[in-house]
Amino acid sequence: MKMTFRWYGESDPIPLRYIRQIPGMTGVVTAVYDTPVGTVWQPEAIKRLKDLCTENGLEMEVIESVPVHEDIKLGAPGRDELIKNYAQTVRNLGEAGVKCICYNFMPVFDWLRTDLKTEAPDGSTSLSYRHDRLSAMDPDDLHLPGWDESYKPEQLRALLGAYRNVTHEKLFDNLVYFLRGIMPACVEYGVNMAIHPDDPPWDMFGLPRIITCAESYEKLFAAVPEINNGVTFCTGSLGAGRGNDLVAMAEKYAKRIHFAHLRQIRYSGELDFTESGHMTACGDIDIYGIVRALVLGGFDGYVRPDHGRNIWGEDGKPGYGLYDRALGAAYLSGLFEAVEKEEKK
Ligand code: DNO
Repeated sequence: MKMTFRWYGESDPIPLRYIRQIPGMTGVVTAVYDTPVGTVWQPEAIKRLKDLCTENGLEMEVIESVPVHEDIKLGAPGRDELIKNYAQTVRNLGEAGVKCICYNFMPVFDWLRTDLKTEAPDGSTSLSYRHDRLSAMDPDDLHLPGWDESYKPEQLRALLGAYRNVTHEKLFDNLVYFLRGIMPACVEYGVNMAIHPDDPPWDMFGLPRIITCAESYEKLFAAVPEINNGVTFCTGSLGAGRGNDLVAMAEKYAKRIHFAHLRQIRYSGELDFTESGHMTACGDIDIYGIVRALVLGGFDGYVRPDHGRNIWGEDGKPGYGLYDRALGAAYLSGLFEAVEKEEKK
């Protein structure tokens, strides 16, 4: 296991030298943020980022994310060129020592929350999701908290329209087509692909979501059996789906889990939840049980704490402040140390 920390590049208010001071921290998870989706990440840009990490005593072995162009998800005519570019980015990253790429295959939107500052009785704030609020929103006029609003309204409308005929099956086929296209580069350069689950794990605004549960994993590994085709096991995303047995999944898929986002949520309704401190006692996800299952299953990937609360007066990027994620990292490292020592007895 290697403990890592997400860092949003030079515009991140958290300096690398602070990240390095977190006990047990080996490296950061980051990305080249100024290259348009669909174009190749150039070796110079990757090297610049890596040098910053190295100068600060941190590794850069995980990228989150190399975004997948919507035309690949849609299966649009231009996809082969885009897949070729993605494969070249994989090669360039592999050349620079990157071992794992986190990505997602959610149409149009990434993760969705309805509130970024839900206050807990202790005065801390965190992200939360209320399904009735989301379903009341107009997808043509969306202003979601935390969402980068990079589409103009007419672009968004056109994109939503383009997905009208994309069923779950079609989207899955497009994912498989994409993975098959980049697998040779991944195998040759020793890069593991780690798909992030859909967050939350159900359809949004009529858009299909396909990485939501154990069954999705079975289908994915059957279609593309190379071990380089793996997952980012995000406990908060998968955990929002009440039917998911995360402890069983962690053990069963441990060797396909190249990256683990270990975070906590507390349920507040059938489809509603609020994020909370990382400890098992702070929510409804059995973080201890998941760590133990990962170790028992032979997990040998990267871990990062995820979505911290804002505490101690910090007003950080929602989910990505320093303090609570640092607490999470220390807690998770402690759990791994204890479980690994126990299991090796
Ligand atoms: C949210 C993150 C996601 C994740 C992407 C991976 O906090 O976990 O935005 O980075 O879905 O592609």
